[in-house]
Amino acid sequence: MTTAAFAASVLLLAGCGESDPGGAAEEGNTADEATQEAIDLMDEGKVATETGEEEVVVDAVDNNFKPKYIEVSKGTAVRFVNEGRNIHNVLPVQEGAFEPIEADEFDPEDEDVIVFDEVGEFPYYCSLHGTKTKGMIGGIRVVE
Ligand SMILES: [Cu+2]
Repeated sequence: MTTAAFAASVLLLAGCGESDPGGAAEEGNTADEATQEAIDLMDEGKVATETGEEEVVVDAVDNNFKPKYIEVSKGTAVRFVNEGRNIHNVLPVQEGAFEPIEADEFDPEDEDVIVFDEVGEFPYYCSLHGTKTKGMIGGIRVVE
């Protein structure tokens, strides 16, 4: 019984992971525009400098990320902590740019770490309280 239940849950998990429709590439233009717009917003905004740290914390509150924009060094672990009363998520604006934090693993007081190993600009958003460029949005700028 236990073994069967375990096997079933593994199958469920495997099924979840393969939910990528695979057709996203054909809508590349739209995605790129949103990404560029989100990066522009970050460039125009106030970016907190947190370079030289091994780990940096970003709080998800209701309904903002604090700090909204940060600049970190390559290889920094960014710890997202849900300090709000609501469920949130952390999704990259550019799909696949980093591993998303899904809502079902980001209840109040939950936390998750994403390591940013590549230089670049990584805007993200909470799809429950925002869009790719409005509302509950944030961004990580990774420098050498
Ligand atoms: Cu949210």
